[in-house]
Amino acid sequence: GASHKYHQMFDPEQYIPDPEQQTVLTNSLQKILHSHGVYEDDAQSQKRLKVLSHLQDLLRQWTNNDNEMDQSIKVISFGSYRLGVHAPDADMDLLALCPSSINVTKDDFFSSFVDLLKNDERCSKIHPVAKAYTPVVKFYIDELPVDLLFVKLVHDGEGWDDSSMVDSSDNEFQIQDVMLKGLDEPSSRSLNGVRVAQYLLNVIPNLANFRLVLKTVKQWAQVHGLYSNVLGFLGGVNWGILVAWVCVRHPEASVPTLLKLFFHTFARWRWPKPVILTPIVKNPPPGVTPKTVWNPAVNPRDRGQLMPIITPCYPSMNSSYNVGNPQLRRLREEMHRADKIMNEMPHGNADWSDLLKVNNFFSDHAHFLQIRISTENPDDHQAWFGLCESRLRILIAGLESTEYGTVAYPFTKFFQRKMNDNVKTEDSGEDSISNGVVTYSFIALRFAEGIESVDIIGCTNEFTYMVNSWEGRKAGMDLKIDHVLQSDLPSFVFDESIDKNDEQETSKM
Ligand code: 3AT
Ligand code: MN
Ligand code: MN
Repeated sequence: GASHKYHQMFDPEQYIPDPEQQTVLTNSLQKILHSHGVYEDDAQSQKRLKVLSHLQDLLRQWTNNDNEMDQSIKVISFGSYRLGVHAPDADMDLLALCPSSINVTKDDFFSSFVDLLKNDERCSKIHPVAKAYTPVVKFYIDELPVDLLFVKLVHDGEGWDDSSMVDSSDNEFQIQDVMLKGLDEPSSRSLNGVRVAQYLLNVIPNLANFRLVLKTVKQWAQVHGLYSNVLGFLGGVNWGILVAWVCVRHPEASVPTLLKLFFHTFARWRWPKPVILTPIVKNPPPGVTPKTVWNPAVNPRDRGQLMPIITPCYPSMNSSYNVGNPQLRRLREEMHRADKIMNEMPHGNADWSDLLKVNNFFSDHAHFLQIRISTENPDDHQAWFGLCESRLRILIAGLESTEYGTVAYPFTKFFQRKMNDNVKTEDSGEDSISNGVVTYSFIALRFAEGIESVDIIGCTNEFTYMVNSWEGRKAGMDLKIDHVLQSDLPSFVFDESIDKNDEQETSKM
């Protein structure tokens, strides 16, 4: 069709032919990203290094390892911190990689090491999830959020005895295929994050450009309510793979051209055609037990996925299996809009602020579902909010109806308020000295022409019943869903000052 022709006609070399204009645009992009607060300062970077070395100390203490020259557990980072694209409020994703010679097990890690964390005054909110798909201890060191994985190797591979590597963490250290030998599935999954990060760092032709493009895309996605794995949109690793796909194909392209290519390509992508960085390896490395690899021809589970973005290391999997139709529709629409802005950029008819300005999601829609997640005890809020958040995808999917032509437009930003701040929206009987916390989430609804409203009570009641049946629910944990018109939205959703530096906004809780 026409879009296919346009795709063929687009010539990245001709997009911004003047190198000077490329530089000017790249510099102004950097400036506006700084103003969005997506870069951390030196003090914050130092703090992260201190966190790493403290963690290394704790692991040494745990394994009674006093001799700096001995093999010790390595702390290896992955995720956005490893890629160098983390925002100031990003977590640190870390792997504690334990050589076979050290006499501790995964069970010890989740018991005695967790106890050590609990007794450490710099650590707080320790939350071990040993039974997760990828087992993890979530906690804070010096108020910085950490996701810590643990792998005990059976086959060590090389590089452990290099005496130049006695430093705390070591990101030069490469995970090798041989290290997968003898590992159970959760352990090999735990190596995956590091292997993906190390793969990307090895294949990206121009890392500085990759980082700037990815930081821009992540900020664009945040602002437009598209950044979240839990809600069925895309998260850090998904955006990272998409940006890498463009970067490896255009090693010479400037940052503005890469951004144009990014939106151009993925607005038009023929999903569910998968995005694959490197041919999927079906067979394991020599000596490694076969693992389940993403393969829609064989696994029915993989066949229904709408937006496959495949991880590049064995065993490859779809990193975006959570994406549903409403999310895909929103991603596509916003990418088209961004692509149009990018088209205007070379002619000076649009600039970066058009790409990154506060989204008009709320003024664009007439009907919304307002989901109000509240706890009377502020200490309970994170748990209750987390449970509700993890189920919201089910509500989003349930709202869509072909019969009424109802489509849902989910939005990933949450708005957190103290209960007292919202007297207007509270029931009149509210205790005015309550120090409860409320998080608001909004889903816009569009109906087929001629239909002004439809019966969604069945769907919302079912959802409310499901979350209220959670076994961890305590008194004071509540969920309320209302259909509101644009004119009845709380004013804070229109507050332009709300961005990710604002404490009241919790898009990344
Ligand atoms: P943030 O800056 O933290 O938002 P991130 O890329 O660090 O972005 P996460 O902390 O959510 O993202 O995840 C850290 C790593 O964990 C990234 C990836 O290697 C792994 N991971 C997370 N979610 C997935 C997923 N859905 N599929 C595969 N790997 C994942
Ligand atoms: Mn992270
Ligand atoms: Mn994380």
